Amino acid sequence: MLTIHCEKHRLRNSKTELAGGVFVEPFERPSRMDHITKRIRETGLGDIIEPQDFGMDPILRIHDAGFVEFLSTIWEEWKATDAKGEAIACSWPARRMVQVCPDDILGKLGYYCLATETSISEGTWEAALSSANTALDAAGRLKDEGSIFALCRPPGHHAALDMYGGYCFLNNAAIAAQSLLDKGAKRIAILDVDYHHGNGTQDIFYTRDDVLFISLHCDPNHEFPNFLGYANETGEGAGEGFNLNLPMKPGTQFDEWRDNLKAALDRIAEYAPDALIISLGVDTFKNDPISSFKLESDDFTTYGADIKQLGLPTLFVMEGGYDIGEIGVNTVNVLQGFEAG
Ligand code: OKP
Ligand code: ZN
Repeated sequence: MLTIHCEKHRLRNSKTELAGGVFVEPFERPSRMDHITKRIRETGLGDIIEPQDFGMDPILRIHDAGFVEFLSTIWEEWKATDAKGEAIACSWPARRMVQVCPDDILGKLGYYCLATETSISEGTWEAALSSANTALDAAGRLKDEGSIFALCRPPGHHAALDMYGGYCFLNNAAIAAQSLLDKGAKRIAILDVDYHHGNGTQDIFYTRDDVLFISLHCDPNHEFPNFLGYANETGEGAGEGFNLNLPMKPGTQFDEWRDNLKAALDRIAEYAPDALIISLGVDTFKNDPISSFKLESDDFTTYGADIKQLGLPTLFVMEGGYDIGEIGVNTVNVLQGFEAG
């Protein structure tokens, strides 16, 4: 399987994540990618190539123009202040407050941010752009390749129409889905297997029936992103019935997770999409430092083969996974399981 990957991901190298009331080294760090590319080479999965630059148009098909302008300029603006650290939102347009973007820099940060653990640092925009280009390049090659891996970083599935957070800035999977539709596909399914609910992807496609969104994740009543991802969110208007959330309790094991995957695959088969996008987070692994599911490394191979049974053109887009030691094995196991399946 061919991998698309951009070295510019390294420009996202934030020093601060707010966790447990203190700043820690972010879990979402550049070395995650080194472990995955090393494993791709070790196993001979296939070539790794750099993406082309697709400009702003395909990004503006998904994200709000004011949000994109904010992301692309906020670091320069922040640097010009006397702030000592990275740019972190502190206040939000919460319930019964005004939903308008202020001129004040902290006001802008709060307006466009959905979770305060994610700091904006030097190079964040350039890296986010390279991650979107990685997904777009892979999408463009999907027809020829049959299956392909977009090794995206930073991840994207928490990024909504006009919000960043949860380590995500641009929604790579959504941008790729829209590019496939714009090139003639009629229906795209996005299956999100990351441990966390893909709130951004759900938000973007919630009222549409040309993208079926299904997410397997830890119950938001107990886990980030907390405020979206419940089973009763089924879509709205034309999108009614085209959003499926399959939340599972903290500590879920593979047999139960796989039952939910089967339900997801049945729904995708019924939808009969032109292509399938997998939002591939491997933070369902038993040793993941911020997650609670109990998947073993072999389980990733098993479910890769399960996905293959759909017989669809399949674009894998990297999302989360924070156990640095096994992230390469677990990620490549899914891709190899798919190829062998
Ligand atoms: C990104 B992806 C941590 C609370 C916030 C954010 C998790 C983002 C996960 N102290 N956690 O879905 O893997
Ligand atoms: Zn995750």
